[in-house]
Amino acid sequence: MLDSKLKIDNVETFLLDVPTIRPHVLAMVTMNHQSMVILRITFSDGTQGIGEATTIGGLSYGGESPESIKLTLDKYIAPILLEQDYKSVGATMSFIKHNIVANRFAKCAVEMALYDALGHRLGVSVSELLGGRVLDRLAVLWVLASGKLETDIDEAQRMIDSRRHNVFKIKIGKRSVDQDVAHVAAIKRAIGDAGRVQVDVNQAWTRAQANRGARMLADAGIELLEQPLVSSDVEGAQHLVSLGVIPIMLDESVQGPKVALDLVRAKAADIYAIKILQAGGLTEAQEVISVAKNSGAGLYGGTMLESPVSTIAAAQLFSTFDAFEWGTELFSPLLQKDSFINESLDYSDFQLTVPTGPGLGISLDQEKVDFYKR
Ligand code: MUC
Ligand code: MG
Repeated sequence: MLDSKLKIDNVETFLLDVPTIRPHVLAMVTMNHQSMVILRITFSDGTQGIGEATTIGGLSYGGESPESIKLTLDKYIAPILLEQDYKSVGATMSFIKHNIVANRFAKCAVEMALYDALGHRLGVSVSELLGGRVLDRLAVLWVLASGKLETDIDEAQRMIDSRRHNVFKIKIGKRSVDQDVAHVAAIKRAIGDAGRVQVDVNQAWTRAQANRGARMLADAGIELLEQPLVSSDVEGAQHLVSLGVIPIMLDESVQGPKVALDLVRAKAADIYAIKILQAGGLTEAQEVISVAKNSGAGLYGGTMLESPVSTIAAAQLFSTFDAFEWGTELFSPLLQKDSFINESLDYSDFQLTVPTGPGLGISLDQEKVDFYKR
């Protein structure tokens, strides 16, 4: 077997804080920077792989924080990686899953790095290892979340004029339903047919607010309502889907393949947001995609506002499907003020080009990593 004589010699983690280009106002937190955990694994043959685990707003989004992810990787996962004889990505991930419960984000960073290293060893991109590329470019929307109407309209207009994005997701849920709907309706009116508009409530509404808000948003020309209710409210989501007034997308609810199967059985979504970190890895994300796709639901490529590292890992996976009819939100490298990779990403004509080099097709700029390292 190709990898049978390999060992993992070194596991490094870096916690980086990178400022955003403007405050990013979400229902649960306002972000002025993003914190990412970057992982680098070095093998005995000299090949290296990089991975990332990133969440949003400390512990305001999920059960793993940047600090806890780093600790999990350093104290619990690195020793496993260093002690085992390395056989394959699958065997290593299987061993980790048997020995470590939960911690999906941390596990995803490891799988990403193992695939990156394997790609370098074989001279092929991660998308080839995941089944082969179907698409070379992915549709990418822009998230309007400045919290200010004029800024949001101005941003949307600039994105349309420069042909960078023409689909917009507006973050709502902080203000009253009436104020939020007035805000998004004004943006939709301002851009007219030049752009499509979706909203993400990030779990902030009650059932009564969601039932009312869904109709108001549909009347305002909004094409999709994402995660209006708390992630555990499957019945509430199911009811909204049954109303049929606006397509309902689930995001925070989709915590891995088993949960996705339960959601599909409950008919709780019209569309599923696929996130490699929230799924627990590239393989788990493939399984979520398979479950959602075969149920007849729509697919959308989500983000945890990751750096280019995990963004490109997600792009490598999404590029192996032609089923992402709702496109992706892989825009976060553009929300960050600076990048710590050597390559520049091509965002143009409303799409992102998936890198073609070996592994993820990107590499760390160590000087920048050291600069942003906490
Ligand atoms: C979320 O909804 O998961 C995704 C895009 C964005 O702006 O924030 C994240 C949060
Ligand atoms: Mg979302």
